[in-house]
Amino acid sequence: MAYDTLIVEIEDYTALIRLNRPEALNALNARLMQELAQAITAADRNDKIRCIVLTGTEKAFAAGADVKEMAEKTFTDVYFDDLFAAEADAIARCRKPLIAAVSGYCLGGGCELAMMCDFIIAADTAKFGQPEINLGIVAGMGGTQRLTRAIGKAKAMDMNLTGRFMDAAEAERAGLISRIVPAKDLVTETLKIAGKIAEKSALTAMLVKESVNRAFETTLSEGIRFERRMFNAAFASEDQKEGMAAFMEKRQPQFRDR
Ligand code: CO8
Repeated sequence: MAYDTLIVEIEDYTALIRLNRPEALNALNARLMQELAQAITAADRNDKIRCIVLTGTEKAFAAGADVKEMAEKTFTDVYFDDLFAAEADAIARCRKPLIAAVSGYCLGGGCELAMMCDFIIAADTAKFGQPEINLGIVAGMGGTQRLTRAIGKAKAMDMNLTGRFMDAAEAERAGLISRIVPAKDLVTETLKIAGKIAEKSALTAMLVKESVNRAFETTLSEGIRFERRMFNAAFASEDQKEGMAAFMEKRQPQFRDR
């Protein structure tokens, strides 16, 4: 499927989705958000895909929601449209592992989009920020919520109240990202990580994702109970039999996502 604002490539169980509005530093406009929700949903439903990578361009993952498109909107416009809510929900509902590969600016809605992914690999050039306050607005897709859970109240307040940018090293120390790689290797290295995930059973990876995400939604005791149910459920899969047989036979497992 061809998109106006995205480039999608599928290879070896991995879908690579590139945001493609370089002239606007990949600012998230309505078209891009609709296409992105569509592309991620399609990849999620495609049996041949086990991992999805979302990236931008060298200069920007995304510099935020499109200010030019938002500037004239009124409260009633954004309230009745529920701006980007359906698209953000669709992206966050993705059940397969979704990795953000971030180079350059990752600001406002761009940072929120990266945080909707399961983890973030950052180039050494990455800059994260929630500068909405400079525009007289509050973050609207998780910048005060997911960021606070990811890096804690002190840094989330600092980021949202000052609008300052955080470099990759600070983002790694704070726990916002999982790894830093040289900018020139960002996509290759992230695809290697996606390839590692794609060697596993998609079924088991989905159970893992659901279990880790549960940690954000519930109490520890309920989370532990949920994890135990997922652990027990894994024993109903053919892939559990295959994974354990392969270990005992000292060979690589051949998972069939069943
Ligand atoms: N929206 C629209 N256009 C943008 C955006 C943006 N967010 N960011 C950059 N651009 C455009 C610029 O206007 C410029 O276009 P043009 O050449 O036509 O003027 C082009 O991209 C290149 O940008 P710059 O010339 O500014 O490049 P610099 O390298 O000088 O600066 C910066 C880069 C620092 C990233 C700068 O562009 C900037 O500050 N951008 C805006 C960052 C920002 O404020 N982001 C937050 C936006 S608000 C938001 O994301 C709210 C999310 C909530 C949405 C969900 C609702 C529920």
